[in-house]
Amino acid sequence: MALEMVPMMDPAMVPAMAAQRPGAVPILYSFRRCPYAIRARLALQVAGLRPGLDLELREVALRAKPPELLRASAKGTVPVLQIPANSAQGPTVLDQSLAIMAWALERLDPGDWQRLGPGPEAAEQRRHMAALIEQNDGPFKYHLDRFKYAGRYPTAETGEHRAAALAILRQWNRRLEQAGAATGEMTREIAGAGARKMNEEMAGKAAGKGASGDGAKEIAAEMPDEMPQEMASDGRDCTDLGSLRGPWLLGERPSLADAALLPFVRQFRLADPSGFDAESDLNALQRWLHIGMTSSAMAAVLAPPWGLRQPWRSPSWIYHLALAEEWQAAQRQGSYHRSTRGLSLEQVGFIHASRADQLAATYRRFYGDAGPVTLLTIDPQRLTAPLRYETAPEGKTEAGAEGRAEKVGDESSEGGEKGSELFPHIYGPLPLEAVLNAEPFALGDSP
Ligand SMILES: N[C@@H](CCC(=O)N[C@@H](CS)C(=O)NCC(=O)O)C(=O)O
Repeated sequence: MALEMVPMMDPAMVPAMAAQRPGAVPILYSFRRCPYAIRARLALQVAGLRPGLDLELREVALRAKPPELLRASAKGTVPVLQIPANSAQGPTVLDQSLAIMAWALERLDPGDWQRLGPGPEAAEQRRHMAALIEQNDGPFKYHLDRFKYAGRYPTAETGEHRAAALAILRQWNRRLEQAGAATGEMTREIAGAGARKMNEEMAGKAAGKGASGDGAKEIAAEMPDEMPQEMASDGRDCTDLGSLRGPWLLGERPSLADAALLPFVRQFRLADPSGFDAESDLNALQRWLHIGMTSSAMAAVLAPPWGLRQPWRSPSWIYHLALAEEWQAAQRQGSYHRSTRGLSLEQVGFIHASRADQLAATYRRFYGDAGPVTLLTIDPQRLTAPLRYETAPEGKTEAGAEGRAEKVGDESSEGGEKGSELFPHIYGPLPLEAVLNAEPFALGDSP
């Protein structure tokens, strides 16, 4: 067994993968459901940037932020756009969603979302946009959080915060009504129950299910998540929110303000969909939300490849595939003692693990027929036992299980010597504190 000892507390020594590709494309750290990240992705999408091609998208689990994100921006929020040294402006980190939107739209703003034109009218529109975004990011978000995440704010009066957020939504509703009246659109429908009926019809049509009532709106608002392929590939222009008619917050054309606010109003609705839908004085806003959420641009950024389901796997961490029931037992017992499928730590002497880039092969080889498998993301710095990078033991499989006796090392094809591939081995129990994340494993888009 070839040995390579890795001092536990020095992640720089971890054989790596850890280095970022030099001269690479910008990296976007994102979280699929985060409203700030959604607005940033919207602007990047309309500016024509494609994840996987023009930028690298790294989906983040907020409970396990990768060290690469924290090194780029210590405040640890998403979205973060890390622009590489080879770009015109040199290495830069943008860690505010609005800054990312501005960066994207500076490159390309096909719908003139920023209203950059000269003259007093454009200047007035820019002032309105700034005020709307400020109101959203300030008071509206404040009340939204205290209504939506009541558990995090035990002393907050949920009802009062909902009412305060609704008061702001009514202002935006009035703005949309005025915009509709000014553009001659929607006036009659908005004034009555017509808008509601239209919403339901649109929801039914778009969902292709003839749905109606509140259930239909639920489907409609979530449709981009549920039916991403249809929405994103229906041939509509994915660079705008405005392929369906407004009114929008600034009039007949969508703007930065619509893109910046929509994900937050979506969150408000999702906290209590039937309550939001029952607000009879929010018809214009309900319609605006529906149109925004069913637009192709929004569908595109909520679906893969923008809206990844699986967190990015940092090369700074190591990974272990556990049988779901064995992980559940470990949680009850306080630490994890399995080496691999069918073998205990005591039998083998260490716990098998994989680097991010080894995970899919390990799964295919040893766990494909295992039933529910839980992926443990492990922070090597939190281990209490030594971690060593070693080849698979002689005559054993990497996963160690008898009866599947084929060395994982033997399949290393990327210029590696047969059997020379190094795997992380943990020489002692795995403390629960070292497990940053435990999630059902699916091959998905694993390498
Ligand atoms: N002002 C920031 C706010 C970003 C923000 O708060 N994002 C949330 C997720 S929606 C976050 O990352 N929170 C950190 C955490 O929950 O640990 C921006 O506009 O980008």
